[in-house]
Amino acid sequence: MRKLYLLFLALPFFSNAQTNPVLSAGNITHVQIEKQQISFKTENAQGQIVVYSPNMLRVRLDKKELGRDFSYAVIAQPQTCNANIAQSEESITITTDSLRAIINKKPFSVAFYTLDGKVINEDERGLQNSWVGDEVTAYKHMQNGERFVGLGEKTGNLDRRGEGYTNWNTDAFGYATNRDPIYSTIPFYIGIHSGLNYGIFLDNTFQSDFNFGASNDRFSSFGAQGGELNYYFIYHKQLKDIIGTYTQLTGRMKMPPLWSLGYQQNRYSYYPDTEVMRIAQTLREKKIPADGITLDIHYMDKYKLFTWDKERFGNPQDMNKKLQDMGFKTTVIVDPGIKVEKGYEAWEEGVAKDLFIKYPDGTNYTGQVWPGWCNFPDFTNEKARAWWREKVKFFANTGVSGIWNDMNEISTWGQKMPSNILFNYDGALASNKQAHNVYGSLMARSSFEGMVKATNKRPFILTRAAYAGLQRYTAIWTGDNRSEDDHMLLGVRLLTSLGLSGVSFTGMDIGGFTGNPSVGLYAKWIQLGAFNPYFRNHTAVNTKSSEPWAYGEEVTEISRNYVSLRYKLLPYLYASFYTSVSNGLPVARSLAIDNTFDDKIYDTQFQNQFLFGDAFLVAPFESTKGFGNIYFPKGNWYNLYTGEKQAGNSEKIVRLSLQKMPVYVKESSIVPMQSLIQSTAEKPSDTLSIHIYKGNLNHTFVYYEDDGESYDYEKGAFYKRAISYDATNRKIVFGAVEGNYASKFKNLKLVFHGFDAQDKIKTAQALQDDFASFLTPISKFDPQGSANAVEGYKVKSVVISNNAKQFEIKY
Ligand code: NBV
Repeated sequence: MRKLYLLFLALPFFSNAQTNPVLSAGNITHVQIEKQQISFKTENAQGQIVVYSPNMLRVRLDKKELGRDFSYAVIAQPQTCNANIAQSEESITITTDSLRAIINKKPFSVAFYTLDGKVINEDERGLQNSWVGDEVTAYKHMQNGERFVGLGEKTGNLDRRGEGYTNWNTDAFGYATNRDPIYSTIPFYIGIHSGLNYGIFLDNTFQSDFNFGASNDRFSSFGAQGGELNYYFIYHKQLKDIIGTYTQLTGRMKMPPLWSLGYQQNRYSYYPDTEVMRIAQTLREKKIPADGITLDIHYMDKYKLFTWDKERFGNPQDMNKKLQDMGFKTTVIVDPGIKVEKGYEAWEEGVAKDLFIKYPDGTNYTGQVWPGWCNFPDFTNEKARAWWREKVKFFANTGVSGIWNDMNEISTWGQKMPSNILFNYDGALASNKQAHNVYGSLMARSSFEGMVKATNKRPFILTRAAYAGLQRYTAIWTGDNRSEDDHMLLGVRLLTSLGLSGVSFTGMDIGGFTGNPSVGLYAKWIQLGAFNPYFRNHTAVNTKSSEPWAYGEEVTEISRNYVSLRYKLLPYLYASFYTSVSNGLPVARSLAIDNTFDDKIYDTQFQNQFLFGDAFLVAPFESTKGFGNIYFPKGNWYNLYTGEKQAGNSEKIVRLSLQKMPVYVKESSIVPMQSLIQSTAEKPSDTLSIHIYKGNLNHTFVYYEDDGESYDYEKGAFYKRAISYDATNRKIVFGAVEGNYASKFKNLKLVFHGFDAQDKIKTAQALQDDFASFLTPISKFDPQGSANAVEGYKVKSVVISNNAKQFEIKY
């Protein structure tokens, strides 16, 4: 009866008397099959499905003819692979070596299956794909227990189920921890259910919206305010391979300059030059290792780009040279707004060369930012990018090594840039609606390309706004956070979510941008910062000083300990970045990467735990807490500080202290470390310590070194060696060295953790001599560097010469 009543109510919606504002694709009317692709027409749309690889299919759909096939994010072409495409009256089936897609014809809908017939992802029957005006949306059936992770820099929980998100790059000053959107757009997420996981990348730069079951119990959806429905579906058995394929599609990072992995001291703003030097000197005096000083907007003459304030910075070359001699690199901020001012070179060039974004009547768009009224280079135009590439030479010539791209959402006072502003969009005129989300990435790209050209070295590039694929050119930080506990923890989730979305080089303002942290919070944050891929301390204008010594003696010492630990860990960190370069896996890793189907890791009380590289489990907590509950995923773990063993698949309440942050090492880990240095310009001692943690897992760590500054590694100038922990055969194998770069370490000191007296370590005959000094008990691992051995904790070490030959150690 109730059903009849509902049907009666629904009837007017389907009568011809009213037009339905929702347009669906309708039935497939025409199909053309080629080798790895099908093209089709439906009653209301046109589409294409392309097999990109056995694990990735691309789906395109538009109301009109498919347009120009152009992307700022995608760099890969379809690979030739097996694709069996068969058609019946009702459907088309595509089978690759790893998945099957069934395209139903009546009406058009897509479903993806494993080869043994399990549903991975399917359009929601009845809703499928549709338009409301120009807004296009794909509705996917919500699978039982489905979770969602990724989507780039998004606030909220690790598992995004029940939430909805918008992508529209926004200057979100002092954002609340649930604010959306914030600065950047990466329309890529990973769905997880029934032991399966898949990725979806919607490559559409218009405002996009994702719904992971927000306000509905039926579907997840993704769509955009304009343009094509253009998405890539990726299926792998393991989540890490989904990130691998996504980063093959949108590109991977290049090796960052080594110095950019050191500690970076920022504030808004350090000036004049004497103050910059004071900060640098104090870092050295207080023995807080550091590699970077960043100059914020006050270095410029009245905020005009490509200028220095002559009063504050009389001789920038000289200052940068002095900094360089002390082992510091200088990074400067740049904003896209070029001041409208007669006689100002950058503006006059921009006008003469016609480089600025425009109103439809051909006049330059003028918006207000720091310098006053500004015009904005059109970074979607190769002509403007080429100009910018030349302009950044100005910085390179004064000895600047890093470019920090800020305000590139574009942010203007009023935050309401009109939709009718026009951009070149590389030859296909686009409105602000289409170009807005990609502008930041293209500015960072121009800075990157310009600095590489000017210096022939790896530059450090940082951006606030960006679009998918940014990892090819730039690092990103999470903008204007607040000096609050929940912001510190949100920061972790922003970083790990970016990591799930292909971006490895990420950081947050340590200490918080707005407001002043408590002493406790500052201490916790700088400890956490030591485990951020990009380690930057920053604070707003008119806040308390934020250098480590501004928080008293104890915090200075805590900071020194953790920054020093970071520097000792640089060989490990550098190799972890090499992993991002070679397979796209992030440095700050969500536990969802290795423990995808472990429900516990999504529990909100554990969602801020992450892995730093593949070895360290970091568990940050609010500074106000005296105890913390930690979840140890499967496997065995070692307390970093005491060596105490902890079995996985378990929770443990630990006492928290101001001095230490809970960090654990995964069994079978290989962790290379160097002696303490005060900056990467200083040479460490010639002995590389390789810490080996006894375990039951088979694991390979790829040790990697190169000159840390040039791109010669792309031509073979690197030193690389796989070090494998082979638990099955009870041995550790040092593979042969690859590449033609000499390691800076003459000796290897092998440090064995968790091995006991019964583990008689045996080596190949050739190494017997080297091992003569074996079985020397040494200290526990202590970030404070104390050499006190702790009784009962057995760590043994041995020093051998670092030669290129393969060797193995049996235990
Ligand atoms: O250039 C000043 C700030 C900068 O310090 C901050 O890191 C950026 O996110 N910038 C924003 C401009 C606006 C600050 C209110």
